[in-house]
Amino acid sequence: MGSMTSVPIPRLRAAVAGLLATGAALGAGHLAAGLAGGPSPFVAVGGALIDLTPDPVKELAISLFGTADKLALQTGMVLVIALLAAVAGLLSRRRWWPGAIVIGLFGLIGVAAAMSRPSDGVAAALTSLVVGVVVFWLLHHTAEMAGEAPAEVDAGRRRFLITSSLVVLAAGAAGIVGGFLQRGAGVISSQLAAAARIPKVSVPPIPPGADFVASGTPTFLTSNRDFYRIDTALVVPQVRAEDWRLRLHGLVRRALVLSYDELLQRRVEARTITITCVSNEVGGGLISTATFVGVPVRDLLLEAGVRPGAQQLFTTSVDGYTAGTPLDVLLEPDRGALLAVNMNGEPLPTEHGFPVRMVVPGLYGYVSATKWLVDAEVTTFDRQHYWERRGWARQAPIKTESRIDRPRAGSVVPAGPVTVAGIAWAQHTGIDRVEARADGGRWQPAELATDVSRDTWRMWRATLDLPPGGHVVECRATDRTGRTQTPERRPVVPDGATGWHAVEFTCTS
Ligand SMILES: Nc1nc2c(c(=O)[nH]1)N[C@H]1C(S)=C(S)[C@@H](COP(=O)(O)O)O[C@H]1N2
Ligand SMILES: [Mo]
Repeated sequence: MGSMTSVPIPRLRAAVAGLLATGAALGAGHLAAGLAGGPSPFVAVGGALIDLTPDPVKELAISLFGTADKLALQTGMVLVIALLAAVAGLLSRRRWWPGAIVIGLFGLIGVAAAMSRPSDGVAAALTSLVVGVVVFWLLHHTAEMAGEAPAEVDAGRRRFLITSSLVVLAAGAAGIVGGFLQRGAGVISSQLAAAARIPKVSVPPIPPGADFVASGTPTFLTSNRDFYRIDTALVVPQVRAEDWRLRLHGLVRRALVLSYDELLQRRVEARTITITCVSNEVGGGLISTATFVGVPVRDLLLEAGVRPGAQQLFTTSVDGYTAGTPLDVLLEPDRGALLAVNMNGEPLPTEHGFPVRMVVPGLYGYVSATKWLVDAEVTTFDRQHYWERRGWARQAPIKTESRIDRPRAGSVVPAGPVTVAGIAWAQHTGIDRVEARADGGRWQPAELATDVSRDTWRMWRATLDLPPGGHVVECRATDRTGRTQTPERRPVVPDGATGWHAVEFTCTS
């Protein structure tokens, strides 16, 4: 095997060799992924980690870091990898192979993670492994001390400095080029082209008075920038509309394979829909409204011909995420579920599923709103979807809920008439009534904003007369089936939180 040196490599140089070899491996993996497609090994490992993380830990991460949870994961991964890389280098102060074995094992983890992902990143992971081991050998070789004479020490140091600088440059360049190739200028131009290809349909206008922005509610339509985002994707999948295909198959008479243009040859309609995440805590912000344009899911199901015995449409994203939506819901004549291509007048933003996603009024996103949709299988309930396998409910209609947006918790407002305002939602049923009360007193009916549709949220406001001091206001909604929101506090798992939102604030005289 390797040469035995009498003088061990200085610690710093050994650690740097480990770090740089690992950096080169990541850079090469990134470049290979950019050239060959598929996730880079780093992203594959991150994705596998997300899928393997037990639910309570995921929830903890989300509650600690919020939507920065993925950044936190990436930072954590970088720190752990850097630490292990330095250790690999330090293990190799005399011989090159102990560190090379550690780096090789890293590489194998990358290969295993890549194999576990739906899109093929194995070539990139193997490239990463080979480059890591070879660069480590090279750096180790240059780091070895030829002898202890001052001139030899100096020459050795210079040699190592030059080689490591070259490795840094090459790895950095590979990483940047790889990142550029992956982010694909291709997708941006594909979105621009899609804007022209999506048929123009008349968009239902939002009537005046649909929100109470001046009283503190959100705007009726949420801009694409402000629209909440929830998914398991470590990096946003980049799919060009030109490369996209949807397979609709399973328990159907005639399986369909549709390109983007073929999808858009079907009947297209616009619908304004409020979508909500099952992980939305009482009072939370994981709810937004947009006008989506797309092809009715029902039309496609009728075209394919659903066979008897079928129970759900099992949808899969390009990154392997899955959802299961009951067919009886999707086949309702007036449900209005869409394979959406356009959101608020623009092709779907990449974070919201470009080129095609599903949206189903009345069902939480995790069972219905698959982004970067590529596969739809008509099947039975035997197949468990992503969150169902992790203990969440198989079916998840959105619960009737309401939220107070103003006054804000902890705020101080003048005593006297205080306007309390917020939102209420009962998608696909509609809101009939909202009430507010202060300090456990009598419920007072709230004024409702103009009704837009039963598939969207409804803004409300009420004026309560409050004396100076601390107060708690609560709200509750009643939907059009006559059901009033339950006060019972339940957590988001397994099928959505319940309870009345309560906000504490102070009135000054
Ligand atoms: N591919 C994919 N689609 C997905 C998810 C995901 O993790 N991956 N999350 C779902 C969940 S839990 C919700 S609430 C909605 C959120 O959609 P948005 O990010 O556009 O608001 O997307 C759904 N679609
Ligand atoms: Mo969600």
